[in-house]
Amino acid sequence: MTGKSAFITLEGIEGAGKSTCMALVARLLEQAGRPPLQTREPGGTPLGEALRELLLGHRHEGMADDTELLLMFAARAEHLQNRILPALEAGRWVLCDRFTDATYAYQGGGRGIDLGRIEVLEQWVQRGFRPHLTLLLDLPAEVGLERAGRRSAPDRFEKETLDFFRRVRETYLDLARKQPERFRVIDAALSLEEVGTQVSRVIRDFLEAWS
Ligand code: Z5A
Repeated sequence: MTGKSAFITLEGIEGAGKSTCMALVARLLEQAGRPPLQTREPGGTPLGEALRELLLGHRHEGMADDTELLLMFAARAEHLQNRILPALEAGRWVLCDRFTDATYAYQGGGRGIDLGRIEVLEQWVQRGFRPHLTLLLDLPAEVGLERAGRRSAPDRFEKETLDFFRRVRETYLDLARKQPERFRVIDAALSLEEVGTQVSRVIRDFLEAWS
């Protein structure tokens, strides 16, 4: 590994603690002299945020699965070209709340879209580009939903069934098993403090290996 910039993503089912961990990772990177660009998917650009509203809101409840998939990749193409790649090329680290693994997990595992079709779109939009490090915050679907349920009104995904989120979790874990060089699985069912300790260790190790 060289001293170049890195693209780090956070993944997990709903309520896994991504937002909570994002703040910690950003702080650790800042302390290491690499203040990251913080962004999210779907979203991260004006067009991406407009697509996010369409995807998460309730105006289009009957949205076809393929439409949802294509809109996720449309938002991603915009995000990559106009925000992520320019930042990386300028030497800035990028920290992103969800990326393409979420598409495999939600549209593939959750909705049942063939993973091969998602791979075609990934290749088409990303041309081989992938995160350098992905933290998968893993926990049972029941626990994630219970945590998320304490918050505001559910979006279009949050209204899905427990079985849906179980399939999402399993797909994430399969991805992590197949790409161990990129994924670090965090036991997110533990206390905030214990999760923080695991995340800090992963980031410290990555920083050491990367520079
Ligand atoms: N989506 C998709 O389908 N396909 C795609 O390609 C992409 C996305 C990119 C929006 O994502 C939706 O888009 C998402 C998948 C879909 N839908 N779902 N579900 P999002 O990331 O914006 O939304 P989210 O998954 O619902 O994230 P979230 O609600 O912000 O959850 P979180 O960030 O993982 O959790 P949190 O806010 O940090 O924590 C939740 C609560 O638990 C909070 O009160 C915390 O204080 C508490 N918490 C966190 N950690 C702990 C621990 N360790 N112990 C106790 N309590 C804790």
